[in-house]
Amino acid sequence: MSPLELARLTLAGDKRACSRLISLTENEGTGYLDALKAIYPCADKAYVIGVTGPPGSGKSTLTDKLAKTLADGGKRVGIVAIDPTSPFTKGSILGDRIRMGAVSADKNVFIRSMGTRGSLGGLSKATANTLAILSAYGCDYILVETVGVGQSEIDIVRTADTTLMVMAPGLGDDIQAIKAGVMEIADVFAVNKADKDGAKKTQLEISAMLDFRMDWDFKPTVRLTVAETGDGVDGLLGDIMAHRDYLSNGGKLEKKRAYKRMSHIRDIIRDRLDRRVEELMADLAACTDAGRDPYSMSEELIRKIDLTRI
Ligand SMILES: Nc1nc2c(ncn2[C@@H]2O[C@H](COP(=O)(O)OP(=O)(O)O)[C@@H](O)[C@H]2O)c(=O)[nH]1
Ligand SMILES: [Mg+2]
Repeated sequence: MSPLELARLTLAGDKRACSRLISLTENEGTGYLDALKAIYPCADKAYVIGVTGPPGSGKSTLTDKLAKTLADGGKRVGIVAIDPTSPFTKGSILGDRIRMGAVSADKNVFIRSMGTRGSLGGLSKATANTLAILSAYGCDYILVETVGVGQSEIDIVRTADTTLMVMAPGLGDDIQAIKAGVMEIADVFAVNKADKDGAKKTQLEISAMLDFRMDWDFKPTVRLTVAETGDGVDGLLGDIMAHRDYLSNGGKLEKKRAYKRMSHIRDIIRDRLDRRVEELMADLAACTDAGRDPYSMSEELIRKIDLTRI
């Protein structure tokens, strides 16, 4: 089937075509860019929820429950897991569908996990492409699960419409670590594992941290959840929708989307430049001159970057 035919079927809501188009794009198979260009008018329709936080806090379990709630409400939902340890990933590799039972068999839910190989901009570029395809396929919501560490992951979360930060009691050091950067990009907090001791204390700690800043346009809520039983999940979804409503007023969502497009363009260019640099380095390896300084050698190489070849 031609890439353009795959694009057409994806736009018509064909799940298999959607899956094949994502694979074609990941592998950069012949014609994938034509297909991406064809679906692009519908690439921005889905509402993207980034789910981040420390390992083990319950992101996957909560993502599963949020997806199920949305799907039960008649919405089409995509789940993109960017975490090699994710049960979504494991589920697709090992066929272990026990824990992710709630949504893996749901016809309204499309699950995809992303490999973490590739260049610097590679992961965020590949994720942006997958989100565009899932949106064209007709997902109303896409949940993107990433571990809250690493620049690529942070870049990805930055392009989400709403970012949910999942914490859990007993991750004291992680709160400190996450406070440093990712905390600022969270729109909604969940303190998961509320069935365990210390959840209320963690909730208070996060709230106290948020109180330090007085000039909130949208002050994040801090919701207690028990992902395993689903307690608090409806409320959490309500918090996410409240943030969505907030963005819908005064063109804030449009601004976010414009930022997302800029990041995507930057990732595409960076990825192609990176590859060109690697090609040049491979050429260089064959003729390393021990006597020359790296400055003049890189100047020489920069002159060799043929922009029409990237
Ligand atoms: N007690 C308790 N355990 C939970 C809860 N949510 C998830 N877990 C467990 O915590 C572990 C990590 O969950 P997972 O969703 O994989 O976390 P992730 O690494 O953040 O994606 C698993 O064993 C879950 O069953 C919860 O609300 N309460
Ligand atoms: Mg996970």
